Amino acid sequence: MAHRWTNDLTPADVTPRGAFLNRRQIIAGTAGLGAIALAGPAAAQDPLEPNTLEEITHYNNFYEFGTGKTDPAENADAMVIDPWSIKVDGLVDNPGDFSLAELTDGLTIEERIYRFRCVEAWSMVVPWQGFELADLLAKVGVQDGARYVAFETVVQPENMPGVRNRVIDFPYVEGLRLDEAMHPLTIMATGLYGAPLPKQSGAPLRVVVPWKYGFKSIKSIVRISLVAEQPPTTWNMLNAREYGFYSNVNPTVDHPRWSQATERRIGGGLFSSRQDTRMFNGYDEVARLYDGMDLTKDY
Ligand SMILES: Nc1nc2c(c(=O)[nH]1)N[C@H]1C(S)=C(S)[C@@H](COP(=O)(O)O)O[C@H]1N2
Ligand SMILES: [Mo]
Repeated sequence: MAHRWTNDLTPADVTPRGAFLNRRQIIAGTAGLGAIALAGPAAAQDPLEPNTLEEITHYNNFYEFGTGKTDPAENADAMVIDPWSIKVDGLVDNPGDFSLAELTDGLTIEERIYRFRCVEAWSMVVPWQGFELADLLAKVGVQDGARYVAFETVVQPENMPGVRNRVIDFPYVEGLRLDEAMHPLTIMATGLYGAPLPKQSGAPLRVVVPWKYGFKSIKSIVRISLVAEQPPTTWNMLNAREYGFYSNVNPTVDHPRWSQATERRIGGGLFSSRQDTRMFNGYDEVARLYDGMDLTKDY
């Protein structure tokens, strides 16, 4: 598949994986570099430096393991991810239950360094590995009449304290319009910092849609359905006024309880300042998907 999309975050922006534990020390030891990054014109708004593996895997939302930010890191180890089976059903030519290896066979895994913006107004930069969802959809064969893709997360009550405590309704479900799902920015992530996805990050397979609020990026997927009607989605069902189906990052549409104009970049030290939130999280190339739509209404 031709990749029309080019990354504005390069591999050179990635903190070497082995260096994450000593990040602050390293930054202190390379004050010149830090100063250059801060002095650059774009840096004040977005330094584009990926968060450390430690940050990415110890500040999480994964309610199946509890609602606290450190609950997933503490509890997700119990999730069984091998064997893993993914059901593909609905309006597809090749429905079935596939192992992860079968599903991903022949697909090109590449690195994508993406900004990630949670609806709670914090953000990170994450170096994912994954494949384009469009390539998977081509492989399973999308039939006429399919207009949305619905996703479902695994439910393992015995291994998931948040499921046992019914902190919200499970399974966690999400969905995308077919053209959003087919956009080359939309990936199925299988890895992080060059290693398989940690469990708290949504192992072994999760969606990453970088221009939408983080809750659209559903984790630990066991079902992918091609459907005709807009599917129900977890946060929209919980509170439709606060969480729309589209949930595109939009600094001009505030959450009813807080502003979305700015965000706090996770990570300490030199880069901890608040920064302006960008329309579509800075991924302007998706704007054409919403031509003619009122994004204050279809939020
Ligand atoms: N199954 C499932 N997927 C989920 C969530 C969840 O609670 N359960 N939380 C969402 C939210 S709100 C965010 S911000 C991201 C967080 O991803 P991260 O923990 O890898 O940063 O996962 C999303 N995917
Ligand atoms: Mo989120």
